[in-house]
Amino acid sequence: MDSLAATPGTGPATSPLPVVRPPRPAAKFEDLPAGRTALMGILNVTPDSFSDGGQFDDLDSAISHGLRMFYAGADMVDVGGESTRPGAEQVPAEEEQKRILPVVETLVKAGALVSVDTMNAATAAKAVDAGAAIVNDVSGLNFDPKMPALIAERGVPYVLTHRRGDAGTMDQHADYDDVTAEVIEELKSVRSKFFDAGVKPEQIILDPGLGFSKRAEQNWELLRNMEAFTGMGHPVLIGASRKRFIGTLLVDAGKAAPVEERDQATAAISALAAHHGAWAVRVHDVASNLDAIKAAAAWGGGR
Ligand code: PMM
Repeated sequence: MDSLAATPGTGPATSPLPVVRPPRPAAKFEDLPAGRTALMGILNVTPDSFSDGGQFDDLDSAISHGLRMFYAGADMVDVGGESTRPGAEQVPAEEEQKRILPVVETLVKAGALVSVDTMNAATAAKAVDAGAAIVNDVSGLNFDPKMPALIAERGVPYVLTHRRGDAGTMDQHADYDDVTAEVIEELKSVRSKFFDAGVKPEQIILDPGLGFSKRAEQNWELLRNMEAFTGMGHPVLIGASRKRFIGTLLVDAGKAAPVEERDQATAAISALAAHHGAWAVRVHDVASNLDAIKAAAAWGGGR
């Protein structure tokens, strides 16, 4: 199939894509909308991601879905090849690269601003070579010590996410006396390693890491205290979309709401995060979250 073909935001993920668009100039980080919170669309190219059921592990359907999000208005597409859900198996870097690099290349050629969701410095380097403009790392620097040097060398924006432990252990590290203060201290401590390696402050984007070594009530507390993060002098990214703590909020007859029933609450969080100064929200459903962001911007006097 021609992977530069797409129908904006319509039809099931696997439907044929009749509209062919020519390559566009590469999007730049600086081109993100200035008057509102940006939307980062999630593209997990994995067989086991918890929130999209591993729908997009086939290359063509991953590319189609990424293009659909882009044409539906996503300001960025975040491409990841390794599931970060609690207990997920680690994927070898070669396999991760095989999954994501063709997707990154195609989306970049189509004119999308692409971030790469990876904990591996080698994968980040290859994705940047393929045109990715942002490195999104959820490891909290608990995985690849080569990441700071790579980010300094490439000079790209870097999402520094708070997480304790790894996918296998993070749920055991959710004990905090004051979750907001401790997450901020730990982010500062990791950030200093990036500064020491030569990363510039303007490259850093902070993310409190919702769901990563946090229990439901701790995620809500972090959201409630969002201004403590926006006050740190960096853009703030919020990744709440379809996460477990939304499922347990929407519990029905003793059962957490399934992932496909979490988009409305996600959009409410996006609106509130935008209103409280988030630089971007990382979400699965573009349409509802873009509307939420736009309504929040209008409420705040932006566009
Ligand atoms: N969450 C997931 C993956 N990547 N990146 C950032 N920066 N922040 C997040 O909260 C985040 C992330 C896990 O969620 P998914 O499996 O639905 O993508």
